[in-house]
Amino acid sequence: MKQKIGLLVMAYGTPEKEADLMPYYTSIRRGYAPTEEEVAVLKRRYEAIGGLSPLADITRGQAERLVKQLNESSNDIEYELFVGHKHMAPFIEDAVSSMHEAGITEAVAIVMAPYFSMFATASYFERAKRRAARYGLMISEVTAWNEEPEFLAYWCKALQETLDVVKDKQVGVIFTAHSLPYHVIHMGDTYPQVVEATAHHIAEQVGLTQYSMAWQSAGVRGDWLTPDVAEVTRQVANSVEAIVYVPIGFVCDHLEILYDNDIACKALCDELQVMYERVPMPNTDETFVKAMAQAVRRVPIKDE
Ligand code: FEC
Repeated sequence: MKQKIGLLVMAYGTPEKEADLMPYYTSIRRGYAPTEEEVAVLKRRYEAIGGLSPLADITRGQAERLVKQLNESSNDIEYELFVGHKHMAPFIEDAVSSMHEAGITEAVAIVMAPYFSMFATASYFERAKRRAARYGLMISEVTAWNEEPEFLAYWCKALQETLDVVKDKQVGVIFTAHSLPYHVIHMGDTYPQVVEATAHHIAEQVGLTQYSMAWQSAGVRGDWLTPDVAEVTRQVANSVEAIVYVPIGFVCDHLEILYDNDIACKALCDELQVMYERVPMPNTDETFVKAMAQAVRRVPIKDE
């Protein structure tokens, strides 16, 4: 009989209706409610991308393909899928409780964010493990999966295909990832270095001699990791006809891509009179899902 293992897929989460905006934003702010005005600004950003973010549906699609790939390739393990969000129900804790109710005693957890970060990914695992401790449920983690060959293969191919679209133009390439507050960086988070190393690797594979790295989607309060994408866009635009954005920090289409890149960066490119191009996000791409599956398989499972 196959050994049953829980597969805990954790992702950011997104509001499902207008009434979710306040609790969602309050969760992002670690329990401190935003002002009505801040919520109104956020609402306008969601409206600009069509009202809701596709994030929840895409996360579900990614998770379902992941568990399918894992189960099709394993003779001795059967993974059972549970999805939990950081900022929206079902929360990470709900998913762990559901695993326990389903009789799961051992699970592998993966975050839909590929780079290890004390601030970002580690907090998902902490929450999962804290709830799992109640039940004596053992959770092993995929700490990071940005070095999986299929992860790099996806971005190299997608970037090359986008460069082919603008091959007649002088092009600037900007790799982007979510910014982090500076106080987190000062605590020693290695996230900026690993993201930059990944950008370097992809650029080298694609044969780029020049590219830039920028941090996007910084919050409205405090100091954030720089250079910001708008600043880099202004610099790069001085010497090119088109800019290709490569958001390697994210795994799918959501607010930060559809608004911060496709609306905000595009508007800046229009103002600076350069063409805007963005590499397609991985979403449920098979090669990309393979990267996650490979990372899950690398996690040792205790024999029964
Ligand atoms: O599509 C959607 O509905 C959700 C898209 C979304 C993703 C995402 C990923 C990350 N965030 C990270 C850090 C922060 C920090 C703050 C912050 C604020 C927001 C707000 C929204 C939002 N984030 Fe997010 N993030 C997404 C959405 N994020 C909405 C609130 C409005 C705003 O400030 O822009 C600032 C908190 C504060 O103000 O105190 C910090 C990191 C990631 C990537 C890793 C991960 O996915 O966990 C890091 C997707």
